[in-house]
Amino acid sequence: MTFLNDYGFHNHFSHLFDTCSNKGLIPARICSIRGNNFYIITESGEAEAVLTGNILNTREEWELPKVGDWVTVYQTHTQFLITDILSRQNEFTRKMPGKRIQKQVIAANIDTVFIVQGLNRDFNIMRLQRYLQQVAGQGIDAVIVLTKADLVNSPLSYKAHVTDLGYNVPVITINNLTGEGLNEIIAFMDPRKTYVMVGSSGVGKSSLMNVLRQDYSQVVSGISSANHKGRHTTTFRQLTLLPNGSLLIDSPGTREFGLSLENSDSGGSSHPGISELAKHCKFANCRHDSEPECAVKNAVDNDKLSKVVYKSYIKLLKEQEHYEAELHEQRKTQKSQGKISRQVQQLKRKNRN
Ligand SMILES: Nc1nc2c(ncn2[C@@H]2O[C@H](COP(=O)(O)OP(=O)(O)OP(=O)(O)O)[C@@H](O)[C@H]2O)c(=O)[nH]1
Ligand SMILES: [Mg+2]
Ligand SMILES: [Zn+2]
Repeated sequence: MTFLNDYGFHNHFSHLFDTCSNKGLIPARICSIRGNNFYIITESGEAEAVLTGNILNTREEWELPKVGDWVTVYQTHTQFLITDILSRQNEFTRKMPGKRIQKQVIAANIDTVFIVQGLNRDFNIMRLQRYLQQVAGQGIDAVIVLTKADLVNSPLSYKAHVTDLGYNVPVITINNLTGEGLNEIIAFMDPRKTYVMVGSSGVGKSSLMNVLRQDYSQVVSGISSANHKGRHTTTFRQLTLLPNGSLLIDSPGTREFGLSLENSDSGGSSHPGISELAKHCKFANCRHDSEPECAVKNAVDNDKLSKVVYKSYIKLLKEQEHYEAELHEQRKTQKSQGKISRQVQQLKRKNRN
C-alpha cells in the first residue's frame, strides 16, 4: 500500500483495517465532501463515493465521515460505497454554531492545527487563546501562523504578544505574497502528517495553500501574481498532498469557534503555566475562581500571571463547563427516553403473548 502511505495510511490504520474489514472492502481517505458526494483517495487514485443508507440513518452528525477520516469502501459496478469509518485517532472539533449543544468535527486524524490570523485587521489575542484552549484540550499540536506581515510595521511585536499567552506554541509570521516566512512553516511539516488550517475568512489560508502547493524552489523566488486574482472564499474543506509530502486541509473561514471539550480538566491542563501553578492550589479540584489559597490567583496578584490571560482563561473554562453540563443533561434525557420506549415495547410484547 505505498500510495496510501503517502496519504498517512500508517500502521495504526492498516492494522485497524485488517482487523475490522470484510473481504472485498478497500481502505480510503476522505479528501473532500460536497453535499452527498465524498471525494476519496484509494490505492488506485481519486474516486467519488456515497454513504450506505445504513451509515446515513444510524449515526449522529459527528459520527459521519469527515475530511481526514479513513473509511472502508465497497466498490460495485457503478459506484463506491462507504461502509464504515476506521476509529479516529483524534478529532478537531468546535461547538456546532448556533444554540445547539453538539460538537462539529472540522477534521479527523490531525497531527497539527495551523491557527491562522491576519496581522492587519484580524489579529485578536483572545480569539487565539480560544483556539489554543480547544486544540490543546483535544491533544493536538498547534502552530500559530500570522499572515500579512507586509501590512504592519513590526510583525515581531505581535509574535511577542502571542508568546505572552503562555501556551508554548510556535508562532510564525509570513507574507503570502512574497513567500517570506514560508521556510519556517515548511520546517514544521513532515511527510505523511496531516495539517489543518483554521481562522477567519480572508486571513490568507487558501493563499498559503497555494504557495505551499507550488514547488518550494519557486516559492522563495517570489510568488506569481496568478495566485492572487481576486478573492475566492473557500466553501468546502479539501485535503491536499503537498510537494513536500505533507497533507494540508484548507477550510472555509470560521465565524464562531465555540469550545466543545468533554471531560475537561478544571485544573487547567491545557495552559502549561496555569496547570503548573494549579499543583500548588489548596484544593486539588480548584477552579481558580473564588476558592481560598489559590496559587493561580496569587500569581495574578503578584504579577506572575497576566490578568488578561487569566480572566479569559476563566471565561473559557466556564463556557466549557456549560457545554459539558448541557451535554450531560441531553444524554440523560436521551437515555431515559430510550428506557421508556424499551419499557413500552416490552409491555406491548407481553400483552401480545
Ligand atoms: N498583503 C497580503 N495579502 C494577503 C496575504 N495573504 C493573503 N492575502 C490576500 O488576502 C485575501 C484573502 O486571502 P484568502 O487566501 O482567500 O483567504 P482565506 O483565509 O482562504 O479566506 P476564506 O476562504 O474566506 O476563509 C486575498 O486577496 C489574498 O491575496 C499576505 O500575506 N499579505
Ligand atoms: Mg480560503
Ligand atoms: Zn486555584
